[in-house]
Amino acid sequence: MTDIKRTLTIAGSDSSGGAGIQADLKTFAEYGTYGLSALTAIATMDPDNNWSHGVTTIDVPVLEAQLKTVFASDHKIAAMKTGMLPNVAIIKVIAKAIKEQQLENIVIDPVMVCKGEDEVLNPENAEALRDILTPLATVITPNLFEAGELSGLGKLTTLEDMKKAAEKIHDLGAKNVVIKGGKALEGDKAIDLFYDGSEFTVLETEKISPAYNHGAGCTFAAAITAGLAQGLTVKEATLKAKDFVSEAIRSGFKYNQYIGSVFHSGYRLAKQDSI
Ligand code: PXL
Repeated sequence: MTDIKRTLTIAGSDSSGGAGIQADLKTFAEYGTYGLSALTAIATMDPDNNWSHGVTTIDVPVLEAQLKTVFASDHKIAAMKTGMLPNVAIIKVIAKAIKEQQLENIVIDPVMVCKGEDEVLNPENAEALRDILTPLATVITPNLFEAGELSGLGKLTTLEDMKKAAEKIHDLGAKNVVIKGGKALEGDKAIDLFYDGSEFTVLETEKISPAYNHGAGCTFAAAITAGLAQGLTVKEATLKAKDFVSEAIRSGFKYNQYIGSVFHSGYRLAKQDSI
């Protein structure tokens, strides 16, 4: 093995293992890439308080020190993604690193809210994600809520709304837009939308029930990242990532009374079983 592709996640930790860097690193490994990480925050969930989320922010110098370690890798980072970014200072550090290191294959997952929590993590972050990171994105992967915020269109309820939002987000400078509608639209299909600035591709699967899908968004974006690292086009990487995340949801499991998680090895195990 001489050409091991290095993939990087700059994201938060989810101790419950489904989302955040845990999702990213597991997904990177499933794709056969070598995952590196820089932690931005530690998310915790409290079983004594209805699984409410707490976020502890990593100090900027500690993030910078992690990035210094990462970039001391003597091979180029083949692709990277961002996840939970708890404040504007952190967003600025990441934008600077992307430019200085001349990184390519940048997947921005504009995490604004965690499942079950209905407050935007930090409203001024939404603006910084839009103004500072979106223009640097090879691909941006908002969910329905985040696409509504980034585009300024508010609540999106139809495929047509998703298309309008994708165009607006593309206009902000992202080269490609993947809106993770997932199960959030009404109807029996889980619908995501890919837009490259000229053509829409609708990605559709049956909704899976019961959907144990904590971590699905992070896993989808991480799978796109790993696909790009392996040389797939953005569209190819997105289509493969949809299959990957669908299997992860299909093999998802109940974690506890509050959440059910995707299982990041589902795609590989399903393929093995079918041999
Ligand atoms: O799914 C969004 C998300 C991203 N990153 C971290 C999280 C969550 C949701 O729980 O904990 C670290």
